[in-house]
Amino acid sequence: MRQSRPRRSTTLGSLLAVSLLLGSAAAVNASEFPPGKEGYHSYTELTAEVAAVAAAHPGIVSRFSIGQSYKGRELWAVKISDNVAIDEPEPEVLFDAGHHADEHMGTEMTLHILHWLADGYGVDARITNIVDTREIWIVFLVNPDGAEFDIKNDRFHFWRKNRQPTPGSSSIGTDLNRNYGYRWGGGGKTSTNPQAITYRGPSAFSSPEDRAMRDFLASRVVDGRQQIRAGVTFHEYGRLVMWPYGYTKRNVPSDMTRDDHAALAKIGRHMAATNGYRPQQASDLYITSGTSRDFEYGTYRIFSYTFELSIKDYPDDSRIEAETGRNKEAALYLMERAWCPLGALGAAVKTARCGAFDDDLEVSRGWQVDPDDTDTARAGARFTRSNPEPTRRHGKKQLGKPTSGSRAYVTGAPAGASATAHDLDGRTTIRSPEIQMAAAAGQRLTFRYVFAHSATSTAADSLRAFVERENGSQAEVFTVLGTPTDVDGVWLAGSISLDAYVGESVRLRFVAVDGGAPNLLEVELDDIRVTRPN
Ligand code: 0X9
Ligand code: CA
Ligand code: ZN
Ligand code: CA
Repeated sequence: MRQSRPRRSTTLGSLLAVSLLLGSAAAVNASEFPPGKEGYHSYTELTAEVAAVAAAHPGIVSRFSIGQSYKGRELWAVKISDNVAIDEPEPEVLFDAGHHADEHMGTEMTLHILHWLADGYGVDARITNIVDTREIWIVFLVNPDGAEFDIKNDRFHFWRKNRQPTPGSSSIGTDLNRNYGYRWGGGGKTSTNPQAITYRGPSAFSSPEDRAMRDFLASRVVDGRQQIRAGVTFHEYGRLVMWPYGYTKRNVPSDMTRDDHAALAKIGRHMAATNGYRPQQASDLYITSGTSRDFEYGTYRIFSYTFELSIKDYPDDSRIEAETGRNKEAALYLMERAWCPLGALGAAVKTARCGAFDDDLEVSRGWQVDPDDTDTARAGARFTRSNPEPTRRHGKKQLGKPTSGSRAYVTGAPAGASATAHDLDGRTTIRSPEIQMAAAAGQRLTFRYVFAHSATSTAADSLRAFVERENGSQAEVFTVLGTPTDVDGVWLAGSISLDAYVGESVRLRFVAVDGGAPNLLEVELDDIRVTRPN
């Protein structure tokens, strides 16, 4: 076992305990880094190091495994937070490394983040505050089989992929940064050839390592809402800070909002100003599909960045301290910023979008449709979170463009053969996940809505908003009724004081009704928020 650097508090006792616990093939077949590179952690050393830090800081560091590699190695991870055993409602951040076997600096980077937080807790006020108010997850080495193979027989093998054989071929290895299930199979520097270094795998998530990452990310969806708000996946090399997307050159494609793009770029540029790296959209380097970063943002709207460390592959271990150290400020900044990434856009955006609830309705965030199983609208006419098609009858009725991105709640998204083909008849309801209101006055429910109808509408047609208390009672806080005139679709703004609910846990409900004799009625909702207190 190699001597740890002095600042690391590994004890012989804990190393022994860990190797006894492990008893795995990984420990038996341990390889070492070649001469001049011994400062990097092999899988065995990484395993011992993470265990030792967790043992030394049991109150704030908890070690676990997100699953096993193809060859059965544990994919070690930690959670770092105060009250670490409890899932507290604190913003979460994810750092990971080692998707690519030969990019060893990334794992050293994640170990440094672990040490900064664990060793700085109770010593450094800024770090103490971060640990007390965030939940930080670190996955140190997504591809341990590849990393171990890369140093097999104590020399480098220039290996990138995992070590999973490809069925129906003699090739080994899938590029784990091409195997995620978001836009998997798209173009760019992504190969269908099992021999290629960028082989995407036979199907999305065919690799156990990426499946473990996928399942871990899914496990952080609590009450319908992804808890992880920001993260960095560490790669090597190029000294780059990259934001989504990589699958397209477009800055704001339909699966991104303008606000998100502006904040992603602003935060990325800020981090790059602190580490001296070059900031850019990932596709500015080259187009890829199936990457972890695109998956995390595309699926969950995690503000996910790719950092390319170093200026060359296999830098000497003498570079580890400087290369990781220059990223300390960026890592701390992102953890702080994770409280509300959009707040980077300034005071007005912060008030609007950093309150108790913020949903641009672009991804699933825990709303229930027909929560009481009492709605009467047929399935195709209920609120669905989708991209509406425009309809016209005596002017625009259903509008085809949401106020953010490409999705809204809409009463039947398709246009159909006639304007009434997918309009609302009967009642449809959506109910939000729980919203913990701040204990301060000035919070408002704001949303955008369309309420369009034919001249045969009556006051039996309506869109209503309710606030549901924990005891189940519901208060109507917003009402718009039909009138016997033709009303075209236009996005309007609702804004309602929630001062009556300060400090409470509430849910929002929106109910659209086509009552009386069915007539043409279209309802849309977007950008539903509870603003910050003034
Ligand atoms: O190709 C990759 O997966 C990353 N580079 S590496 O040299 N570490 O292999 C870059 C991913 C960034 N994303 C895009 N360029 N789309
Ligand atoms: Ca905590
Ligand atoms: Zn890489
Ligand atoms: Ca939207």
